[in-house]
Amino acid sequence: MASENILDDLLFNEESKQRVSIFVAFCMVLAVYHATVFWVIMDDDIAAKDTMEMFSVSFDTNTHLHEEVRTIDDGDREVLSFEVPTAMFDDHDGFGVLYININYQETSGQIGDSCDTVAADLKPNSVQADWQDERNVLSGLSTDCSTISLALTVFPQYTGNQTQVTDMSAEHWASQWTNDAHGRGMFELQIEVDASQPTGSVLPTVSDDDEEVTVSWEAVFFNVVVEEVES
Ligand SMILES: [Ca+2]
Ligand SMILES: [Ca+2]
Repeated sequence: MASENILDDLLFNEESKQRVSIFVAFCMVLAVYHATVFWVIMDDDIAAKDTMEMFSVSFDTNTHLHEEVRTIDDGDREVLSFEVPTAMFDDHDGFGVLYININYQETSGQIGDSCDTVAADLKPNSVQADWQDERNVLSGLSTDCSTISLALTVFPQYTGNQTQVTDMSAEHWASQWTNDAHGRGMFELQIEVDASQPTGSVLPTVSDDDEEVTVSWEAVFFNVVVEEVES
């Protein structure tokens, strides 16, 4: 039969034997090559997975509040100072952000006396903070008794938001967010009052010559929480 002849030719013809040997050798080389490539790549993937750990970084916050009421004369500029107690630094990993709210009403009691103008200015000084952060609001002005709200990022790049980071270790990321030098010292807030006079007033006894302002300092401290994210 034709198929037997072909088999005979294949097995017993010397030239065919050589060809089969070369073909088998080629197949073996190909198989070894594929196996090697497969395992090398797998190994790399496994190694990469081991070193590229993911962590979530979040913040537990506590706020230290301090309120001060000050009556400022018309045309005067006064400096209010504020320092966070040492215990806050001892009990936390860092001082994240400082908020300041300045409130006032017209307190003269005169009929037809409109709100005064109040200006507030948190002066950059030697206290270590992220004074250049573009999110900062260091000065404000109010003419209608609305609240002036200021904000200063104290710990550089602090937003309070949870983030995900890769690589390194949990200890590394915790140490990135642990520093008690930021925000130590005396903050200085300048406040200026420009009193508006009651409309139509001609009597010298009926005048507005000061304003009472309430300044609320809110120092937001945090403890950093670093947790490994399961992938
Ligand atoms: Ca007034
Ligand atoms: Ca007033």
